[in-house]
Amino acid sequence: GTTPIPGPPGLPLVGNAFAIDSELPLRTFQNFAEEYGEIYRLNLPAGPSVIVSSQALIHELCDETRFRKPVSGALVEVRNAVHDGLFTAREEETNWGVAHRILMPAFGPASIQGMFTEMHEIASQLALKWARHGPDAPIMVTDDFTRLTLDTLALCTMNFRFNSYYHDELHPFINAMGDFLTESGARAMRPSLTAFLYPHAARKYWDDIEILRQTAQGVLDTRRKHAAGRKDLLSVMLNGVDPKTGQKLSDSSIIDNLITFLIAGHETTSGLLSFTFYLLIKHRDAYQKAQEEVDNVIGKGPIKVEHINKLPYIAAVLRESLRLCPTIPIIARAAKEDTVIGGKYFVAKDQRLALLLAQSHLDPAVYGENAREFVPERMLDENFERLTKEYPDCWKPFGIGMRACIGRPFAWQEAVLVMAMLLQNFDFALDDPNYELHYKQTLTTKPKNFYMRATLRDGQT
Ligand code: MNH
Repeated sequence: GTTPIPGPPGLPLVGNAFAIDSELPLRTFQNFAEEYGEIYRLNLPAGPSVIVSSQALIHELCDETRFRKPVSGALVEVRNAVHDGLFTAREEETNWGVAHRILMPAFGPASIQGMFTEMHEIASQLALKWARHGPDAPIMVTDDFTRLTLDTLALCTMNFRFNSYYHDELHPFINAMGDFLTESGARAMRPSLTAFLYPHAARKYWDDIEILRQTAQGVLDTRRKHAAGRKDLLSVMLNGVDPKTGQKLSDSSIIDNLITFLIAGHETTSGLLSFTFYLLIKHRDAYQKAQEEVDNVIGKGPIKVEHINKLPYIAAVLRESLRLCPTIPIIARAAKEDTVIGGKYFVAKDQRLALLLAQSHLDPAVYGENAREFVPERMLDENFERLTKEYPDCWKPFGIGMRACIGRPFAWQEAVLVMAMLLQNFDFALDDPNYELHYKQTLTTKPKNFYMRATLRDGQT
């Protein structure tokens, strides 16, 4: 026999929809996980949802013979802008395989290393800005990291310059994207019977989608005007041929994937850098070790691509930051056939399963008594290897299997470079010493209202 999956009681018609904190759904999901344990059920407008939050169950759900990525909930809404682009394509849509096979080689190690100079240039723009604003200027951390990651993604993969550091306002793409993602989440949460109550939101939603598509069209037009003397992601999108089908990407598929990369390629890395600086500032011992490592390995000279893999403590800091604050805190899976998980819970074919990474990353069975504390040492290479071998899939910030993050090596090189450059040149402190972490959630999470100050170290520039 099987055991029923527990969960909070709901109301007729709307189920648990109104139990969800509309500003921070993640908090509601985590609170219920504390109350009901590693698996529970909610009735949401998009359908019943089973929320899973232990390493053991998530490990089982990573089995690609039994489970797949469903496109459900907020992702269905995101498809209003990007259709069957790489992130939002359904398993059975052929465009996923075509784009995946064409684009994968562009994210190989040599290709990513080839982007180092341009990553370095944008990171230098950020460092110069903070140096010039001086030690008394409060830095809006997530905004400046968003400028960095958007500009880096666009320059390295599309040879397109947003020049975000030359504008006081963030590019319209950023606001349109943020509002679009938030509204996509909200639409998925709202009982469909109440949709008519939000006509203004609907108009704004489609206007935002237009801004996203026009921005991508601008990138494409720029490339067609100045044929690239280079091979980058965009040229691969334009010229690449799928080795399996012989197909190329259509123009509309290129726009879908340009928007996909402009979104997926910056938002998460910006959040990662923001959380990491918050955590480091709050943990002076770890901060000091990270800075010492930079001083020992790189010294005062320029950072080179060879340094990136020689900073094990920085790597551990980033892993630990992604464990405690995974910038994509929830991912979805579905069973390919009726099945039983955890030896006792019945899961129907296509049942939506929400994997609560923000909670499974705190599993005390894996991370012990101090699971909620920031301890980068546990993520040093040899410890990380042992941990992930003993508890497979205990750390999953980049997703699962064939639908895992294609941009991981890109994000990693960028994040390590930026950490190293900033720690090499500045000392950081909170702007408000009493600031405590709050989250802002769209489809990803970031720290909310997080300001810091940057002081140049011993007169370096
Ligand atoms: Mn990324 C998929 C996390 C950086 C482009 N990314 C995913 C998924 C996670 C994820 C989780 C799987 C989502 C799901 O199962 O529905 N990504 C991250 C994190 C960072 C990140 C935590 C940075 C830190 N991602 C990047 C960067 C790029 C990128 C940088 C582009 C350069 N990610 C993608 C794309 C996909 C993806 C594209 C979809 C891949 C697919 O489904 O084939």
